[in-house]
Amino acid sequence: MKITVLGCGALGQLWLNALHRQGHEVQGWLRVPQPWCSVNLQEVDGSVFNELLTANDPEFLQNSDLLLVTLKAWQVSTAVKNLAGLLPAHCPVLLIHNGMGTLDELGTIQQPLLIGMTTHAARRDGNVIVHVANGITHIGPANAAGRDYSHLADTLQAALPDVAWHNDMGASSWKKLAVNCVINPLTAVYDCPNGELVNYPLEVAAICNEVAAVMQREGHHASQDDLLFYVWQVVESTAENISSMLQDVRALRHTEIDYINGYLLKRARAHGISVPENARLYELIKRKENEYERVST
Ligand code: KPL
Repeated sequence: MKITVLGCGALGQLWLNALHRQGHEVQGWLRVPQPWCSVNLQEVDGSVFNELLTANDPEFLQNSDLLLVTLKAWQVSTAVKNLAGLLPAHCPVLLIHNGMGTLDELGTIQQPLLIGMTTHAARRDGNVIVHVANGITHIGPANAAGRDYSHLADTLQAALPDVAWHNDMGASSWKKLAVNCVINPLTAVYDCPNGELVNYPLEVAAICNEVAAVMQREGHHASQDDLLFYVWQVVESTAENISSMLQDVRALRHTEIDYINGYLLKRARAHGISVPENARLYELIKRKENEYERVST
């Protein structure tokens, strides 16, 4: 397949490497156009992959069989809208990012649209992307045309396992949102790896309770206990991880808070539900972000 990967950060480089090694023709697409993108990756087993791959070739884009979008949530809609006009109408667009709300921003596009979420962990260490832990990527349709692309799960599974197809991503997206509503802001506030959240059980429980209430109003089956069980499992399995939000805060980068707790606040407001713990954490992260973004402008 011919695959364009939009966004060449940690997750983008992980997929570029995996798809290239599987024999697919790949290119990266960067915001600041350049003919090459450098993939510099240390795999989970310690092996190192270092290569220059094609980037920002419009002809390649026009012939792509898949646009894989690995940008941060806040970059997605503008970037995809900019490229959609150049993509063939039949080329599926797969968005993999934390949080929710990008589909509302994107509106309708003619291409088949899919969403995904992943538990692969990767972080930047200087110029090197370190693939810290293997995980699972769940994908599924986000518009009617996207329903015909279940075979993509097999292609992606062969490159970077595990990949699972879901005909309905609704409930899984919300469960992942719950995980991110808990782990991301709390680790950023307490400046700690995920595993240390065992020291903050009351905050974890309060967030899960609020997310469960909103989920129920959105039509999904959810209880505080189910979410708590799931969130603690992820805390344990990613205990050594530095969450993506803490990585962003440490690097003074814009975070995905608007698409995580911010999205929850929007949906809570729409249903007239109060979510004070999520609101408190949202404000704390926005304050941090504003402090360093004010200094850098
Ligand atoms: O998705 C993650 C993130 O860091 O953004 C979790 C699951 C919290 C793992 O760190």
